Amino acid sequence: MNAEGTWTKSIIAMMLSIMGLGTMVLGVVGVIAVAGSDGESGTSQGATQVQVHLSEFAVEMMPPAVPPGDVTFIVHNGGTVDHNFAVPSFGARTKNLQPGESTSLVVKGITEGDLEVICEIVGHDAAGMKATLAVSTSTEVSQLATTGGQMTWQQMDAMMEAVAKQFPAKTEGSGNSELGYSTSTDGYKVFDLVAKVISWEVEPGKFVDGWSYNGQIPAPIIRVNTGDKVRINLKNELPESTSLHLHGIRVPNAMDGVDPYTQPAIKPGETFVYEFVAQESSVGMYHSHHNAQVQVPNGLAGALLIDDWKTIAMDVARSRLADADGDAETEVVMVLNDSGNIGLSLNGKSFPATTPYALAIGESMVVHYFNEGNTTHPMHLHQPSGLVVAHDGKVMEKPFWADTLNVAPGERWTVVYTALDAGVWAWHCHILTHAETPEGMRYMVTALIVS
Ligand SMILES: [Cu+2]
Repeated sequence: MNAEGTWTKSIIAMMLSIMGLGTMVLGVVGVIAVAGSDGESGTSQGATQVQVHLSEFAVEMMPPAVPPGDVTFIVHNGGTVDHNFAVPSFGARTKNLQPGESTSLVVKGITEGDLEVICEIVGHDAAGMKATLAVSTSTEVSQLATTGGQMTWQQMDAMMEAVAKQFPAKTEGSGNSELGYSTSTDGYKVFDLVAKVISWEVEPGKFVDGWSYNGQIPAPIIRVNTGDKVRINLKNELPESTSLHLHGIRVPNAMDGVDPYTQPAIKPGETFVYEFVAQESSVGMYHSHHNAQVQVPNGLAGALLIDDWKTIAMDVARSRLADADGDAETEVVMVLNDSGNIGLSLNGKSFPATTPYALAIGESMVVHYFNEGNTTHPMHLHQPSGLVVAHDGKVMEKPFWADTLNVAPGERWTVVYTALDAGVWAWHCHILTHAETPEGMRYMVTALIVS
C-alpha cells in the first residue's frame, strides 16, 4: 500500500471510531478528541511539542530531550486502563485519560536539567510509569526537538497514530460564522466589524496572538446580493493602524481600502465606514491592506460572497455531475494560510484541529478556496475529482476537472465536488511539508466523510 493508501486507511479507522462504529469495527472503546490544557494555559507560541504515549506501564516521550522554555505535551493514553500525565515539580497534570483518549498539557518556563514525569494513578509510577525529560541547551537537542528526533519506525508509527486519533480535536474558537446585519433607515445592509487581537488556539494547546475581525479567524462571512447597498463599519481596536480592502469586489475607488491613497489609515481607536452597492456576483474577500504582510496572515481576512453561489455553481456543474437532485447540499469557505502567527492552516486551524466535512453519496458541495497566505497551495481531495466552475468569482467558460488545484496567493477558486464512494477521504495541501511531519499529519489537512 502506498503512503496515501496508508493515510486513508488510518483516517478511516479513526473516523469510524469517532462516528461510533469503532466498537464494532475496530474493537476499541471510545476514541476521543479532548483538547485544552489542565496545566498553565495562555500563549505557548514557540513551545516545543513533546508527544507522550502512556501504556502499561511506561511513559514514552518523543523527542526525549528538549531545549529550555515552554513545552506542550500532546498526551495519548494507548493503554487499556486509565492513566494521567503529570509534571510534579510544576504541579501540572492532565485529568485521568480513558484508554484511547488524548489531551494536551502546557508547561511553561522549564529550565535546564532533568524533568521528572509520572502517571499519578496509585501504583503506576512504581510499576514503571515514570520517565525523565532531558532539558538542555545543546544544539543537538534543539535539532532533535525540531526534527522529532531519531525515532524508531515503531515510535514513529505510534506517534502518527496518537496525533491522527485526536482528529477532529476540539480547540477554542472558530471562524467563518455568517455575520448578521441590521438595515439602516436609508436602506443599507449594515455590518459591524471590530479588529482586535485575541488569543487563538491553532492546534491543541498551541495559543497564538490572532488578529481577528469580531474574534474570529477566518473573519465572519459577509453575504449580500447584487443590488444591495452595503455598509461596513470597521472599528480598529488593534495596537496599530489598519485599513480594509474589498478584494475581488467592484467598489468605488474611495472604498478600495488602500491607505494613504484612497483613505487615511484607520488609527487605533478609530472607526471607518465602507459603503458600496453590490454590482456583480463575487467570491470576494475582505482583508487588511495596511502592514498587510503581518496583519493578513495573523488573521485579518474573511469571505464576502455576493449572490447565491450554491445555485450559480450548480447551474454550471449540474449537467456534468452525478448529483442525485441537481442541488448542492453544502457550501464550504476554505481559507488557506501559511504565515504569521497562525501559520500553515485551513480556516485558522492546523490538523488535528481542522474541521471535517460530510456528504452522502450523490450529494454535492460547493467549495471556495481562498488563499490569504504567501505561497501557492495545491489543494487535493483524495476522491472525487472536482469540477472547477469559477475563478476569482467569475464563472469559467470552460469548466475543468481537477483532483489537485493550485491556489495562488490572492486567488479564489470555486469547485463542485459530488460524493461518489463511501469512506473518509483525506483532503490536504499537496506540498507535503504543509501536510505531514515525522510526528504525523499536521497543518493543512482535513477530511471529507462520505456515507
Ligand atoms: Cu500548502
